[in-house]
Amino acid sequence: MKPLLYSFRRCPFAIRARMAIKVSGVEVDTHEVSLRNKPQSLLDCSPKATVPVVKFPDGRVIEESIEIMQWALSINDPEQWLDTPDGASEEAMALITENDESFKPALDLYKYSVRFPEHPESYYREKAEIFLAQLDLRLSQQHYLMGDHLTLPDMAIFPFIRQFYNVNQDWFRASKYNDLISWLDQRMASKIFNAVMEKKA
Ligand SMILES: N[C@@H](CCC(=O)N[C@@H](CS)C(=O)NCC(=O)O)C(=O)O
Repeated sequence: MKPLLYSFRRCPFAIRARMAIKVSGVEVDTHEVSLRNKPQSLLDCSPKATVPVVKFPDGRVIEESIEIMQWALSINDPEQWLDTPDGASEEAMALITENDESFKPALDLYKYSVRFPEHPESYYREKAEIFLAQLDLRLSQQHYLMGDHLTLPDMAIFPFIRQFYNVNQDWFRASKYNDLISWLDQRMASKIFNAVMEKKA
């Protein structure tokens, strides 16, 4: 029996988990869930009820997307996503934490700014831009976030930058973040991203 992945197609946390699983070649069965009507089997194994979750036949559960990525890549990491430059693994994890804990909440406010009319959309966008500027600076000096080799932070962070881009594509394309735009375009055009976004019949 294969591990079971609970996923939601558009969720950026689930996208990053699916990309790591895909590159690793580890086989899982995927259960696409409705976030409005989560299956009882998911709630039973993971009461916090977020996706992605991996449930193993022996009952073990992984319920954080980064841990799912690390699990899959620890089995097989053919493109060396886990190989950050010497001494930079803490920096890599700190960048992902900043994405998840600071940028993601700012992104949600920007995305749903009509629900928070006390400020205009641009106010929320500017808060989120702090992280964009930081990524763009890195990418102006090197091809990928951690150097000249694609690693975990590139794949863990890009689904969120794509979400930011999708709020107002024209604004993003006209922005000063040229290196971030090219990096995002490359990731969005990649085989692996498109493979994990395929709609299952
Ligand atoms: N820290 C979690 C966050 C996962 C998360 O928040 N996923 C969202 C979907 S994008 C979710 O399941 N939210 C619960 C809901 O919408 O009910 C992880 O990295 O896996």
